[in-house]
Amino acid sequence: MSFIDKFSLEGKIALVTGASYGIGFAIASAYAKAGATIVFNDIKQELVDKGIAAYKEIGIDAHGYVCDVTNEDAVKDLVAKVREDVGIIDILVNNAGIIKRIPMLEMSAADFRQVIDVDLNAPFIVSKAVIPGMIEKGHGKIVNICSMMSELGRETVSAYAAAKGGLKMLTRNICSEYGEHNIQCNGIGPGYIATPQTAPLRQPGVPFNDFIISKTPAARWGTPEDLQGPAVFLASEASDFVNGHILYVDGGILAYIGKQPQ
Ligand code: NAP
Ligand code: GCO
Repeated sequence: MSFIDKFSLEGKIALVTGASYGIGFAIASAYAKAGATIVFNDIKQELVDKGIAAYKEIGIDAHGYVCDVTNEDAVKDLVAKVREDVGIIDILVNNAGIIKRIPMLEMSAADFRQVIDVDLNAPFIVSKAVIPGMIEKGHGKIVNICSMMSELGRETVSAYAAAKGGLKMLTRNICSEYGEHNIQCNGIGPGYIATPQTAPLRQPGVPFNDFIISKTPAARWGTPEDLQGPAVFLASEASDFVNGHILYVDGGILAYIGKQPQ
């Protein structure tokens, strides 16, 4: 195998959750270009259909399934159906996620629980369903989409930060429990990425936009495509000795105190 072949995903089956669009779609598209067979899910059939069409537009025959990642029975059925239709999953990206931007004192416990359910409980549920097949195959890659909020807090995102902080530690624990089965579990911590999830923060006149630009050495919002190379690396044999690591892809924001006043 030549050195560059270590970055190939040829012959691998990758499940990317919540990947009809956004970061998940970009990561799955890169995996397909690296040779993987793509499987994705979303909550609604119409989104899955839109996703399948979007993948087809860029030459990717993706397998799409309707599945709410917070529903353990639905996830078990999804993994079994994928095994029947496509094969045993080699690569899992726990990408599906939500955010609710509400000051903590105004946030209901139900809202807090919903964010934890999607952003933390679901990666546990999906990983638990996928790991047995990876053990059977003798290898596996799990990539958890963490966040800068795995390290930092900010106003209005208490549930999201708690979930993403927990996801960082779930990543390290899966590494600890299953590394001996040649399963590598790492995280990607995107900075501020231009997707539907951050659209409210990027509206004209919203001070937050200028704030992020001033806090990011790259002086720009990230794009989902900025995450593709790191995601392929963490899914490939090139990262077989990288485990329990959170790779921040943030334009340097976590390293930077912020632009000094002019
Ligand atoms: P997005 O545009 O909101 O897309 C999230 C995807 O997850 C959507 O397809 C959504 O489907 C799906 N989803 C939500 N709940 C689900 C559930 N219960 N079951 C199945 N699918 C579900 O978000 P994004 O910006 O691409 O973010 C993707 C991931 O990156 C998230 O985990 C997010 O926390 C993380 N992240 C984002 C940024 C950023 O700046 N954008 C930065 C760091 C980390 P529906 O449309 O049906 O809801
Ligand atoms: C927010 C943003 C962030 C990003 C991302 C940063 O409201 O602060 O949505 O949380 O989504 O998680 O890494």
